[in-house]
Formats: sequence, structure tokens, C-alpha cells
Amino acid sequence: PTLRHPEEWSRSFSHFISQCLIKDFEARPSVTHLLEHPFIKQAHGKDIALRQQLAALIQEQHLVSLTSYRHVRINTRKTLIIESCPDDDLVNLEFLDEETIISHLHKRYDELQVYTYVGDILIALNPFQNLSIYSPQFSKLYHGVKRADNPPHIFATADAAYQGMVTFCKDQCIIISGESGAGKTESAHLIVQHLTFLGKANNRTLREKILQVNPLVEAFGNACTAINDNSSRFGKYLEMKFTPTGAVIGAKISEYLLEKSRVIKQAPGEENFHIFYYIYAGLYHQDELKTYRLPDGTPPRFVIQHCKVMQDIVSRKQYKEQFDAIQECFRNIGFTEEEVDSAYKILSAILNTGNIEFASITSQHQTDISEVPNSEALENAASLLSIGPEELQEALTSQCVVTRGETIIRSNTVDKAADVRDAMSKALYGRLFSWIVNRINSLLQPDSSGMNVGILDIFGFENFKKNSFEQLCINIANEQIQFYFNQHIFALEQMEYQSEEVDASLVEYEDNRPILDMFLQKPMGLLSLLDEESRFPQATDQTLVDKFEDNLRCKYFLIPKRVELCFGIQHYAGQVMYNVNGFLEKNRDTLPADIVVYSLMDLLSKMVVGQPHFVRCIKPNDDRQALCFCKERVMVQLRYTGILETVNIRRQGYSHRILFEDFVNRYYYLAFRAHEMPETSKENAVAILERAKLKDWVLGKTKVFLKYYHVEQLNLLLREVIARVVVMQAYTKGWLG
Ligand code: AOV
Ligand code: MG
Repeated sequence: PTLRHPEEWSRSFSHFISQCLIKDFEARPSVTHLLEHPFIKQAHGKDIALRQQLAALIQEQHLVSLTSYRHVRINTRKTLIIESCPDDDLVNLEFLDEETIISHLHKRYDELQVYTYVGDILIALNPFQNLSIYSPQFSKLYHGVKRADNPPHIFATADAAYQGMVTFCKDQCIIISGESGAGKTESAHLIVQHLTFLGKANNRTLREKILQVNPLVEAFGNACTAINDNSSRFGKYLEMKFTPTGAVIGAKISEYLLEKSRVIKQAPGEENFHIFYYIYAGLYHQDELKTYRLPDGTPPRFVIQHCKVMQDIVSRKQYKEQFDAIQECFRNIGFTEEEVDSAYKILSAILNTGNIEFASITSQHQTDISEVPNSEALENAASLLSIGPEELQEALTSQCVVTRGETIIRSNTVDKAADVRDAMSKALYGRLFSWIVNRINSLLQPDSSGMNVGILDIFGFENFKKNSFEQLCINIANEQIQFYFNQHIFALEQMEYQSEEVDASLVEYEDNRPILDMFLQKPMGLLSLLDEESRFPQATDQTLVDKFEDNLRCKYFLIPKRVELCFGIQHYAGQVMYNVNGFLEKNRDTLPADIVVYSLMDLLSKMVVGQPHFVRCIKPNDDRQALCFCKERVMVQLRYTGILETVNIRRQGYSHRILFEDFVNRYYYLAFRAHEMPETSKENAVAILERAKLKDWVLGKTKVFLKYYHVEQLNLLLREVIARVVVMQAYTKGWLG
């Protein structure tokens, strides 16, 4: 007997196998069919010989156990492994010490199992190589099935958020954290990919548009750093909008703290934002450099640090390809030709502005007046911005001062004029970035309101050889995310247990609240002190450090006794030394640090309303090497992200707490007849739980406390019951003969 076409295979391998056996007792899937199964493909990639060996073996063994087949895999030493005991969830481990957890993750990583659960939290180890587990076939596999049916996967997390939204009519958010280069942005892309699959827009264009939001925004907001070639230099919260039945209808993106200083200067070995190189390569090939007045001799000052000669930029095939891809994104999302043209003009204006130089001239009345000796860059920039060159020169070389009701025009020194030039370039870029984000939002705005799944992907914790104001902002943002995680996992959990009088032994955890207080308290927190000092024109790096030292007396703040002006912070993720050089300037230039960090708090408080899902990205080594698991590095990350404590609390904890009323309303089909309308009482909730044969649940004063796997079981049962009811109704109505 022939088997059905692979397209028709049911969603999970075990299910598929059992289906085959039920259909025809003698039938075994043929080798050819097995070879095409995604799990087998995943295990062996392109190694056909190994795949055949495996498929043959499965046939020979007569499918030892139906459910254990997803544990057939080949490890890095090309040895065939057949496991019968699922080890996908750290919560199931017998011993819970660090050593066991690490060696467990290590073993899985060697077998290319980069995802592991801790209860409902997903740990994602960066594979640093392309895995073939993200195809549409895999999306199908992870659609609406029991989590335990498939190996852990980022799609399963996306699916859980989606199902949560549809089932409970509640907004969801997925919070991705991890240090720089750990894989947050890649994870965010995969989540969007799977959510667009689940949200099956009838409208194919909408799906494509949503998929292109990330690449477009990242061309402007990401850059190559010492740690990551595609490092996010801004925080991003992408909300995907759905109808109550789960069809995707739009998206909205919010951006936080773009690192604008990168436009004018990059640390050694780092690059400017990607887009500058892309437009050069793209427009060069289209002979458009002249139209956009892009200098074609020596690369502009803002990009020269990385690309010494023009050939460095234009010969990079990948820049050109990226340019084409970005053009495509602009077009698909719905930007007009004029809008794209304006964006390129502004980018070129910024590059030309960077090339404006100043020289000092001495007049009779005043010394230190600056002018622009070579006018080409000035004229280019002015023309691109549609203003007169004189106006631009005036704006850069002079300033209006109002004293005693009189307006006086004062000239800028050469240094001051250069500062204004740089500030203007940064501001222009910042505005352009915000404009693109706003435009995307208006183009993807849904017609009606609905529900959200939000995905938070920020810049990861950074600790370079030399750290500055930017790293401080980034690391404070990460402290906040960690605080939110702790709040959610530990603090809120404990509070709720107590108020519901449910017994749960308290779990100790590292609370980073004191560090956050040190930064955020008013008026004596570090940020307030920085803002205050920035307002004094006479302030210097030394006075700033002195001020910190006098006022911040806690164990998280330290001043090293060295020549360089530094201060150290004991962050949740380790100690970082910050060089204060430029702090005051940068803080004056951006919005006051205080305001910015509050906007992030706003975001977090908005997210608290939704049901959170956490993805903890882990970087297995610092050399971006595939299959290289550095125990020490992983250990550090597991420690500071609180994974060990998480394992504990997830094992003991009840991640779902549902009001009796909501619970009965949602699940009464499982114990009552459709027309019965049972009272939404505690007793009826218990009746449902017993009927569903669940174990280990607990009752609070107003809520049912469920473990993360209970909800999954309930939803599955509910779906089956509803399907039966629908069929029965169809019979009674005579639709089915
Ligand atoms: P990040 O977002 O966490 O860093 P990325 O998501 O940019 O890190 O990942 C860094 C690099 O790791 C990527 O460019 C890929 O080469 C690789 N990588 C990550 N995840 C995967 C995956 N699932 N499959 C294959 N390769 C992967 V930063 O934005 O720097 O904090 O500011
Ligand atoms: Mg990133």
C-alpha cells in the first residue's frame, strides 16, 4: 500500500507514524518518504548517506516507540543517537545544580538542539550557523499542537503567544533578552515569521509587508560592532495586530534610544549604520552618485574610518544586494518614490554635512570667527536639504543669543562650529529614523482595533574594552528588562501566592532593584546627578566624577584609583568600567537621560498588561564559532539571568492563574452540556478539573492555579470536544447525510 503524499502528513512525526500504522498495519513508511521528513532533514542536513542510514534504521527497528521518534538524531561526531527519555525541559531534570544544567545544555548543543525549555521559558543558544529548522514545513509542525509533541523551538514560543491571545482574548508580549550577539534579533525575526504564518492574512501583501518591516528598520538602526556584525543600535518593540479570531491585520513598531552618536564617530573596528554603505554601493552601480551629490573620490568622513577607499564600499557585493533588498522593502511596504528619494537625499545631506570643514578668520572686532573655506560639501548639503548655502553656513557658524531682551548674533569658534555640524548630522539622522518608523506605522495601521502580540528586541548588555555613555544607556535598559523578568517570575508570583493563600516555599533570587534605584532615584540617582551636572557650563569630567563619588555611596558604584577618569558599576550581568570622557556633552545633546529611561519604563509598564513569554538568548562562545560551547561563558549567563532560580520556581510554580469565573466560562464544555450554563463557582471549576483528569493543580481564594502544561492539555481537550459538538450539530441539521 502506498502512503499519502508528504504534504498530507500530519503535524508531528510520531503522529504521522502512528497514523501510518493505524491505516495499514503492515505499512511502513518508505525510505524516500522518511528522508523528506523535516526532523530527519534537520538531523542531517545535506548528508544524504547519513539520512539514508537513519531512515533505514528506523524502518528496521519497526519504530521502536511511536512517541520517542523525535529523539532520533545524529550528534556532531556523526553518531546515531536514539533517546527514549525526553530531556527538552530543564524542569524535568532530577538534579538541579548548575553543573547538571550546563552539561545538559552542552550535550544538546553538540547535537544541534539549540532550544531548551525551562517550563514555559525558552532558552536559545546561538548556533552560529544556519539550521534547516525554520522552513514553512516546520511552521506547520508547530502549529497548535501540544508542546511536548515537538522538540523545543522558537516557533513553539510564538505559537504559545498566539494561542494565548486567541484563547484568552488577552494581549501577549514576547521578551527576548541576552547579551550582545546572543541572537535576540534573529529570534525576533523568526517569531515574526511564524506569527505571520499563524495569522494567515488572506492578503498575501500584508504578510510580506510585515515581514519586511524588520529588515528595513534594521538597515537604518543596526551596525557592525566589535561583537556583532549586525548589532541593534536601538531598542525595538514590534506589535503585531490581530483580529479576535487571530487573523493578522497590521503592525506597529516603537523605537527606543537610537545610538545617534554612531553617525559621526565609530569606535575602532566598528562601522556606521548599515544604510550608509548600502546607498553608496547601490547608487554607485546605478550611476546615481551625482544625482544624490555623493562624493565619489574619497569616501566621506563619516564612513572613511571603516572604508578607506571607495572601492571598499562599492565592491562589496553584499552591500549592493542589501541595497536592492531595501529598495524592495520600501516599495512593498508602500513608501512612494518621492519618499524614498527624500530619504536618500537626507542620508547624502548627512554625509556631505560631515565633510564640511571650518577655518578661523580674524576680523577687526572679533577673533575666532569661523568660515567654510571649501564650499563644495556645504553647497551639496544645502541643496539636498533644499535650503540656501548661506543659510546653512550661518546656522553652523553663528548662534542667536537673547540677553536682556535683545537678540545678538554671536559667531562660533571653529571647534564650536564643528560641534554644531556634528549635532546637526545626528539630529538629522534621528529625525529620519523616526520618520521612517512613523511612516511604516501609518502604512501598516489596521483598519479596526484588535489584539496584539508584541515582540521586544533591544540592544543587549555590552561590556567593551572602553565603555561610554552609550553603553551606560544600553546597560541601564537591560537592568530594567532584568527587573521586569524578576518581577514577573519571582516577585509577582510570590505576592500572588501569598494573597491567594497558596503555599509555595519562597525562592531566593538576586534582586537588582537596588542598582536600578541607584540609577533612577531622584534627586540623588546617577542619572539625576548627570543631568544636573550637564546644566553647569563649567562642569568637567573631573567635577562629574567627583559628584558621583560624593553622592553615590553604595556597593554597586566604584571609582578605581587610576589616572583615567572612570567609574565602575556592578551590573546584574557583571562589572563594567565607564570612561566619563564625553558624558556631559552626549547627555546635553540627547534628551536628558532621565526622560529617555523613563520612556523605557513606560514601555515596560505597557507590557505588564499583556501576558509575557520569555526567550533567554545565550551566547555559547565569544568567537562566533559554530559548535563551540564554552562552559564558563554559558555558566556566567545562566547565573546572571537567574535561570537556575527560574528552574526552581517553574518546577514548583503555577504559571497560569485563572479566576474561577473565567475558568468555568472557558472550559465548561469539558464537564457540562452546551446548554447547561453552569454557575461560575469554585465547585464547578473543580468539577471541570476532575473531569479533565488533571493532577497537581491548586485552588486559591479566587483562582485556579495551574502548571504551564495544564493549560495546554485543557485547550487540546476543549478543541476535541468542540469538534465533536460541531459534527453532532452537523448531523442533527442533516448536513452529513
Ligand atoms: P543580538 O541581537 O542578540 O545582538 P543577533 O540576533 O544579531 O544578536 O545574532 C548575532 C549573529 O548570530 C547573527 O548575525 C547570526 O549570524 C547568528 N545567529 C543568531 N541566531 C541564529 C540562528 N537562530 N540561526 C543561525 N544564526 C544565528 V545586539 O543586537 O548586538 O545585542 O545590540
Ligand atoms: Mg540585535
